[in-house]
Amino acid sequence: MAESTKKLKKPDVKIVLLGDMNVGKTSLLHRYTEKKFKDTVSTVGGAFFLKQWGPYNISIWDTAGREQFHGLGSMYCRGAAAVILTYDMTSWQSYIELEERFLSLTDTANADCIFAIVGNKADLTESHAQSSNPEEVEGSKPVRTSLSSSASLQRKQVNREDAMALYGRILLYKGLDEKACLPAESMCFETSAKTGYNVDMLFETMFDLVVPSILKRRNEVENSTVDLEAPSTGKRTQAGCCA
Ligand SMILES: Nc1nc2c(ncn2[C@@H]2O[C@H](COP(=O)(O)OP(=O)(O)O)[C@@H](O)[C@H]2O)c(=O)[nH]1
Ligand SMILES: [Mg+2]
Repeated sequence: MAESTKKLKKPDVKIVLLGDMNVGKTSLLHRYTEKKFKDTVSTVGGAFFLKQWGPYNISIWDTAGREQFHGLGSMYCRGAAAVILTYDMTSWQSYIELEERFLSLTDTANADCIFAIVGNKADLTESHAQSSNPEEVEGSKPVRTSLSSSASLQRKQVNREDAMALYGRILLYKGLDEKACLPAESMCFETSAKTGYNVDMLFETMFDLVVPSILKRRNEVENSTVDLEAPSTGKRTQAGCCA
């Protein structure tokens, strides 16, 4: 028991998933952590998942279904190093909601918070079914590789350009200089929790991107500890450490 308690680590950094109900936030997290997709997942219980990423502990927060009651308070994003804004690419409304309902919740995130915009349910759209296997088209093999049966394919309502435009508006809202930020092309993802398309890539890109934020914070903590503690470690001389 004592041994396992020792292993419980405090998360170094927090990433939150935001977006309307049913866009697939829980499914994306489930796909990443369990490598599975279930048609019915409910977001009850565990509000966050802990991921060990190299030497770092990253917590990924899911909304526990409260988004339906407009009940996600400012606490939810507090101290977040990254926010994953998720919409369903077959629902224009879910895209609109990101800006109208969810963006303001990120006011409590870190000042250097990283934003990603994710269009989920790619498997449901026609354009994805046509473009997902370009090599097979050339090689005259069957074009469609059962990502989805053609009968259930839907029109894509939100394009990647819309997501990139939203990314630009978020930077404006945050008062950030576009040139100093990560470019929209690398922060807008299209995913499918159902097939796994781009899911690992999304989460792992985010993990890599928050590492500098972890290091920065550790550095700040270390510096403030040095101020508080007696200078007994002897690693540095008391004065002139910057010389
Ligand atoms: N076809 C398809 N359905 C999905 C995908 N992701 C989620 N779903 C379905 O959409 C519904 C809502 O998913 P859920 O993860 O609960 O959404 P949340 O409310 O944002 O957490 C469920 O029925 C899922 O099975 C996806 O990538 N493709
Ligand atoms: Mg959910």
